[in-house]
Amino acid sequence: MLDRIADPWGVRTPYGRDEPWPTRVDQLLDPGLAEGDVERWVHSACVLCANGCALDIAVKDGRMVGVRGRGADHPNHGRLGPKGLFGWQANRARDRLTRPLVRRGERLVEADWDTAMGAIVARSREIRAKHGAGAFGFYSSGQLLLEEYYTLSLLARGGLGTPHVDGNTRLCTATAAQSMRESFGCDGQPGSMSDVDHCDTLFLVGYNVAETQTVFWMRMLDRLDGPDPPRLVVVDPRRSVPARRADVHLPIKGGTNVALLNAILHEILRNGWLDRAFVDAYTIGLDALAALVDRYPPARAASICGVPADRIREAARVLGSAERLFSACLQGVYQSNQATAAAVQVNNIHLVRGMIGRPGCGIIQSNGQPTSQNTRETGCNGEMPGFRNHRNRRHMEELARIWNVDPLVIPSWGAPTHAMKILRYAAEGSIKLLWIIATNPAVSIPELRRLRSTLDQEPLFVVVQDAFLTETARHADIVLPAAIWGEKTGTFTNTDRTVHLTEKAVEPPGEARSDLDILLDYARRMDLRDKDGAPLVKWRTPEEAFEAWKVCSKGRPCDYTGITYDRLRGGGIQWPCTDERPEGTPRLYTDHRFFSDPEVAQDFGHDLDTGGARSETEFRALNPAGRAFLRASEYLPPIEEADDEYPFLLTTGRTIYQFHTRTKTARAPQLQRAAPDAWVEIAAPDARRLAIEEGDWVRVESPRGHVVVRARISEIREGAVFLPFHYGTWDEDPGSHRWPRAANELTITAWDPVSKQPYFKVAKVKLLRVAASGGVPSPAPTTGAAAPAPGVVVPPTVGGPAAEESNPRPGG
Ligand SMILES: Nc1nc2c(c(=O)[nH]1)N[C@H]1C(S)=C(S)[C@@H](COP(=O)(O)OP(=O)(O)OC[C@H]3O[C@@H](n4cnc5c(=O)[nH]c(N)nc54)[C@H](O)[C@@H]3O)O[C@H]1N2
Ligand SMILES: Nc1nc2c(c(=O)[nH]1)N[C@H]1C(S)=C(S)[C@@H](COP(=O)(O)OP(=O)(O)OC[C@H]3O[C@@H](n4cnc5c(=O)[nH]c(N)nc54)[C@H](O)[C@@H]3O)O[C@H]1N2
Ligand code: SF4
Ligand SMILES: [Mo]
Repeated sequence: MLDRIADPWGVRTPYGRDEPWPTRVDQLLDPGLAEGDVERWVHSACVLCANGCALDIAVKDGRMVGVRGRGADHPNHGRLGPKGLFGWQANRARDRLTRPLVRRGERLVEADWDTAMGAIVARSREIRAKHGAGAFGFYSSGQLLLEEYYTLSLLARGGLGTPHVDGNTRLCTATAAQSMRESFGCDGQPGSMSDVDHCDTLFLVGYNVAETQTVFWMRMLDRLDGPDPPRLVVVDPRRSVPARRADVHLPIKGGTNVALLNAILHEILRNGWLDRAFVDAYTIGLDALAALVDRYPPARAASICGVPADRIREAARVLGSAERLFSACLQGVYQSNQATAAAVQVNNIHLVRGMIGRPGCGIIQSNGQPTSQNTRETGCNGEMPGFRNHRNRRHMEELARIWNVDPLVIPSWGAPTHAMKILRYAAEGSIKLLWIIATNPAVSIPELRRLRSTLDQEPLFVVVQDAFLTETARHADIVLPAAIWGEKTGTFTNTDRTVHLTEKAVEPPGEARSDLDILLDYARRMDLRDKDGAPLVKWRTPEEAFEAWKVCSKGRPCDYTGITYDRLRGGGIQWPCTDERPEGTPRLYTDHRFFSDPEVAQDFGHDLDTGGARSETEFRALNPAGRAFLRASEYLPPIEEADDEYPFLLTTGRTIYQFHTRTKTARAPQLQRAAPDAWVEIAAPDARRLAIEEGDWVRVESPRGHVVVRARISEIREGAVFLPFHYGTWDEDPGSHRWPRAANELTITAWDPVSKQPYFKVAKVKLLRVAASGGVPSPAPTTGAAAPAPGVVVPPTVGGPAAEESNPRPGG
């Protein structure tokens, strides 16, 4: 028996290059239950990150009683991380929403569905008649199911006809998608997670994979512990667990990724480590890239990034001599300065080295949320369904044909509105109905004070659809109780395009309904019709919705036509999956033909510095003809840097045990105990200077707000501090006077010019010690990047008996 809180990654199963990753089946059942007590195992996959670990849900007496990884499935080969093992307990929480709530003055009171839906529909009809489609805003998620998104996309874009449809994926993977459009012409991960089995070099940029995709890290660890291990290069201002294992760790100053990556490209080109034949045949733009990176010798980048020039050279040598390079980025790129430009430089490294479309040569511009890929595919994330290009008239006509609506109904005259703009329109009053589904912006959006005042705008009608009474729901006019994972059926797609089916295991609590049923009900009550007067939404069940989506995806890069629910019952399938490729597609671009043909491309590209869009004519003039784009970008400093008044650079992010705003993980006792409250990570030399000791209460203040949390003296880079963003107010004891602790009180309302993803990773702050620790250490876990610096003694994070995994069976 293993304590999977104290040891999140579990026992090692080392393997060598080109060998299969051994199976290890992780399982957790309620204490006292044996496998024989389980009545049914229901087919599913984990929805607590984009790894998409395949699992079965154990059911007894109509209740979930545990989970078990599926050994045959490609993302996890049976393994589960701490969130996967323990997180499902949230479904059984006693404080689930079970009935709709409607606002009566200051209070939200229970109502029946007819009353709640009736109120939404009455308000919608009035707004539609008076103000038109542009007065509706939909802000959804990366956590619904494909069928739900597709229904939302149709009813909002094809039915009401509003351009204001986006998701929290704007905060999450907007840059991942945008960087792939800029480099390859379309969204879609080139690589596969199985590239880790074949690579000789791993490059992780701004990606704390050990804590955020724990099972993917298990795969990397098993290679690192096996024969012929890959070399590992990590770029992260914190000494994360991957950084501790790295051959080269570059603890760069936050916000300087582009300078560093330009220097790495400088070294690769100058030393002739490029694949000239590949570059000539399959890419365009080398000359401009070479001319630009020529101005970034390592010494220059060293002074910008605050790391030694020799270490940059060493990293470049490792990447430049790799024969099979696997790279992955995440929020340290996408939420940091020059997000798209930086992500694109990682694509460039692969393109100049000809390392794409072969086993071991993969790029994953990672997804974070479990279903963020589907938001993007179906057009709920400020994009058009099927990766269609809103500026390509033929694409839009085709979509109108599929939906059987007048092409003029689908708003394609401009770029779909991005989330931060939707919120601005809501604040300014032009959006009058804001429907928030499966996201908790009152904790997760930058600069919370501003967000709260938006939600409380008098004329704005706010609908919140969630499983819990979140911080956001408390500001709503109507709250709709949602059935969640395990209580509904549908599909979702992980970070390497693997599509999974998740089946309903148990009934939702009380009157909670699936998001699909809620959206179908709304479309019916609004009497949304197609151009022939038939009901607009022509499906009733998840499987019918999936079949309709297949029609929409046909012929596009994300072609699902070869997939059926029945086939998915045999395990996940990577899209595209068609009659010609019935087994799915592990890697894109095996023929080195990219999606840059103007008739195929999802996007015509942008200026990476200003975000200015290229016209179709400009795009055609480049004559890309299936070649990939090498895009160059100068380093530009972040909009906010440390100064005399605010001498520290704040970055924010995650810990292994909590998921986002903790609506699920805080309701799993083992996870909540492991990381019960917020903290701030401070480098030992900075702490000494400010006379701050472990556990002391520190006020962290930016020009926008402040928090007061306990200090963890960690190995973060000097001058930088880190706050986890998980901690809002919903579980604070109202009687106890607490200080503010949400990281987003401090962050900036500003975003990447190209992807429009907010900058959660750079804000200037000052620190002030406000109270002594009283001998109590900070609540930060000791297992990940928040581990105490050498010499700082704190009790280790452990789980105890209830956090033990039953039956870990290597090879089982
Ligand atoms: N346990 C857990 N796992 C999760 C989630 C969760 O909430 N909890 N959420 C899921 C989701 S939706 C997402 S998006 C992913 C996010 O997964 P990650 O991106 O891995 O997580 P973060 O902690 O946001 O940021 C990663 C790292 O970026 C570094 N960083 C900050 N600024 C910079 C910079 O300028 N440059 C570089 N190179 N690095 C920088 C930080 O030090 C941090 O270690 O995790 C997914 N998995
Ligand atoms: N400072 C800072 N802020 C950040 C980040 C950061 O790194 N730093 N990261 C950003 C990123 S990458 C992300 S992804 C966001 C995440 O931010 P949020 O999306 O706000 O986070 P969650 O807590 O996952 O919110 C999801 C909500 O959906 C509900 N829910 C779950 N399943 C279902 C369902 O099936 N149906 C319905 N209707 N509801 C459901 C949950 O109860 C929860 O309230 O935060 C962003 N904010
Ligand atoms: S790695 Fe992600 S998908 Fe897998 S068990 Fe952990 S949270 Fe779930
Ligand atoms: Mo995310």
